[in-house]
Amino acid sequence: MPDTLLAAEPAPLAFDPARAALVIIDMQRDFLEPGGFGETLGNDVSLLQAAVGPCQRALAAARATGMLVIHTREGHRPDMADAPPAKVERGAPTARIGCAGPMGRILIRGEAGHDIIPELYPAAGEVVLDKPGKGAFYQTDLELILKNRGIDTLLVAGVTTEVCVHTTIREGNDRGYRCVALADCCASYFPDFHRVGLDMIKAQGGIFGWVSDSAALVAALGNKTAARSSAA
Ligand code: TIU
Repeated sequence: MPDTLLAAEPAPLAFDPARAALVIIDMQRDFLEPGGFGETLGNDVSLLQAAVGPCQRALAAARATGMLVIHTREGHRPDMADAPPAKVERGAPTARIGCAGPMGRILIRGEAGHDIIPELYPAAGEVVLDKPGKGAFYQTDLELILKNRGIDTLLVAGVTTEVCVHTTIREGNDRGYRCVALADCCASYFPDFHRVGLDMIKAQGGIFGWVSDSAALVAALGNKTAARSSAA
């Protein structure tokens, strides 16, 4: 039974933490650190740092309650057989997906830049999901993993708000999941896109989801954490 109330817009959301997952999208060195994919696209990667602390707090709260945690990584096979030419062809020819950079080949699995930033490194037992596209459902086994755990609510964090976070929330919403963007746990290279991206989700009565934040999640899960430790 949904017994936990999360402060959110456009309205509070009742959910069951045992049927919720924290999905942290693409908090990879390639997007957050200089020399990676994000910078090769012409972006100021320092703008994404704002999401790191809030993500750490949301992750700590989720771990304390035993909630399912899923970390996604955007990237491609070393042979790039899964990289659409239309995606690879964009950007400067010497700094495209697969080219050598200071953190290894850009957006390629197994390279240093493809890994998750140390501040949010996955713990043993947490799901790490490699995805070739922007959405976390496209060509991955995410839906199967969620089905096997009886998940009905996705708490979505990560980067960037209007690209991979948005695409994943849209995909999740169409598949019947209650999707909540944790506003301060998300960030964009374009602050206006971040703000408007969140507005889009919660407009029209929550047309494809809810918007909450890390403090609301910590507050909602606080009692659960206390209940677990006092029962132990
Ligand atoms: N460029 C940009 O804003 N985002 C991406 O390419 N991928 C993700 O959002 N992860």
